[in-house]
Amino acid sequence: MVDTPEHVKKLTLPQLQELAKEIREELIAGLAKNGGHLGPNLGVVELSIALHRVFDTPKDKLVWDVSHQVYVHKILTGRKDRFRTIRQTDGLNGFALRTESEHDCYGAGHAGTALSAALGMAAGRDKRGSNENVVCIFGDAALTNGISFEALNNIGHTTKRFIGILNDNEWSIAKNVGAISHYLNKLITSPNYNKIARDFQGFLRRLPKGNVALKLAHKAEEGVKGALSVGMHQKPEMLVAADGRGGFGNPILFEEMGMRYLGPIDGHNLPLLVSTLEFAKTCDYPIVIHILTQKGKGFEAALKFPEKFHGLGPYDAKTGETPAPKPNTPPNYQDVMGQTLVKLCRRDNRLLGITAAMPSGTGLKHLEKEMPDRYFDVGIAEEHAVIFAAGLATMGFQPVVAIYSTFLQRAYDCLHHDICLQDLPVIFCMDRAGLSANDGPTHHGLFDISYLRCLPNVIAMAPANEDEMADMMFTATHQNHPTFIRYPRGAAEGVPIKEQPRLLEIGKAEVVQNFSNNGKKKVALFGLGNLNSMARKAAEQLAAEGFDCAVINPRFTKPLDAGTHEFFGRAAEVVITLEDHVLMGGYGSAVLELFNEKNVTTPVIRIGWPDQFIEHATTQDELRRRYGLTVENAVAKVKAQFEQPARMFPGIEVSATI
Ligand SMILES: Cc1ncc(C[n+]2csc(CCOP(=O)(O)OP(=O)(O)O)c2C)c(N)n1
Repeated sequence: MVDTPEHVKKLTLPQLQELAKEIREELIAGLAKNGGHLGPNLGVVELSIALHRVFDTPKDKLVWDVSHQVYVHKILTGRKDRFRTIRQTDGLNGFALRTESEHDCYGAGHAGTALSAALGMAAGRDKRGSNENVVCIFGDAALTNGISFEALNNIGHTTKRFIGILNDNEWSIAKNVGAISHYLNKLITSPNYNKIARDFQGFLRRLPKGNVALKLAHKAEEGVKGALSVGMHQKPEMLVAADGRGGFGNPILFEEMGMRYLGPIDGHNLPLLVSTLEFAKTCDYPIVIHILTQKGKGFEAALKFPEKFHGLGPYDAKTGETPAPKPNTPPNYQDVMGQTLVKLCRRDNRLLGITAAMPSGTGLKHLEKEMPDRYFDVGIAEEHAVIFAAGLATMGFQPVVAIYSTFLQRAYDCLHHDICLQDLPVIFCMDRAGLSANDGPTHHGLFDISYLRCLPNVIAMAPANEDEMADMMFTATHQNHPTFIRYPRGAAEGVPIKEQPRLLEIGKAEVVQNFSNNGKKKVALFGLGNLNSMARKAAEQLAAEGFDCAVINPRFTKPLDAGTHEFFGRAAEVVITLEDHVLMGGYGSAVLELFNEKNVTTPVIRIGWPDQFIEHATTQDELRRRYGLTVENAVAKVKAQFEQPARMFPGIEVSATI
């Protein structure tokens, strides 16, 4: 299998097709052990080959939206030998990463950024007078995202050379939603693109004889004809009425935004793709090529279950079967969230669920199934999701926005301006708060405590287990303020969930274990959320080594329980805070601020993530070990604190060298 763009350029058409076959086999076999984004990558095999056949990276720029579909691009740009390390510790990242290869011109992991970034590159090229091609590959679901439209609005009057490739497979992670997906369907079924296709056929005919591309072009013409007949095969009910401006299914949107529209074409037809891209290269106007692909192409199981195979763990490379969960595995937090929400919705008509294109990942699929009239999927549109929730709240509803911590970042101004400033009672269930180990820095949810703590009116909580999460959700439904609940990816603690959730007192911590006042040195361990279990284990070890330990479950990062923190802060000789969050501005910082206000001078050790972006790894435990979020490190730090030289002033640490 070839693995450089130069090699791809030397292959004949049959060899290119053979390469596509080999790459598909490698994707299916290579990801079986550890998993990954199999479906999206199987869909772009031919496209990736064609791109590297026609364009010259790193000079030419390929900008992929989300970039979970760059595996083939990685294989073809010198990373074939490391392909099976993808998403593993010290292995290839699962997304495009500028530091990984000069062929990855733009990193991503969040959706909707590619059109803007690519337009910036095109404008930069025009300004500096160079001539590289900028190609932006974006999915149909990227068009549910506001930023994509902000970019489309600008392309026509910003540059004359811009190649957009709309990779339309009709799927987001779940089935794509909304008016745009209907619109794309109209394009697929429209006879009106013939005119444009004819232009393109003209280009093909003008190609010089003897040109290698001509052979491809000949094939391509057949492909075009195939593509033209797509409309004939649609069901009559798809042939819905005109859009009122140019007749039925006119590809008016892109054209009116100042881009030429070409397509739709078969995205698995290699010669057609190659010729179309060659054509695009000659265009002195922005162009969008609409290609139709199949998510999971070449693997039956992935074709059958596109949502499951969008991204998954290990599977059987022959059958696609995934291993059954180990017996007695606790439920995932996301499922507890979804099931609890269904229960709460049954009792409270004001409650509604909102997801931004993540029904499975957030667990909102449970609500979709049980109470579809209370469920909204708004597409990959986090800003809209938040403001939409704000609007619903003004009408007396209490929306629950189920969203990953990292994706809520996209909607920060909406949190500030629409939710908190107006003090609206919207509930945010923030999943993946903590690490998303295989995905890496684009997906770790390590910043939400900091970015929420500074906003007035916020109530922010972190449950220590799934039962407490249900209590927090129930408690949130009784608040008249914005309420945020952060919880991690994956399996919960395995504690039973009460039938009737309990109302928690706002801003009240739980004392899990008090001091025993046995005359030993006192250590207060404040373990937030999922790190409370780490605090408990550290307390056990410290107790075995002769310390008197108290363990507190803070529950709230805002409002902080001032009384409990102050009481244990004063009573202890050393305080340690543990959080699955960056230290900068996080929970431990809040404790330090409180102690400063109250003149509590007890030294505070803070365990959490450092001020840097954390890489990806095979497991979260590996990263925790690497960065010291472990019981052993907590214990060692406490012991080291007691071994420090005497203090000149209480609370002020004196360097040993003075
Ligand atoms: C801002 C943001 N929200 C949600 C996601 C989660 N997400 C990852 S891929 C994806 C669907 C992408 O669909 P599309 O762009 O059509 O590409 P495909 O996977 O179908 O090739 C979603 C919702 C994300 N990455 N970024």
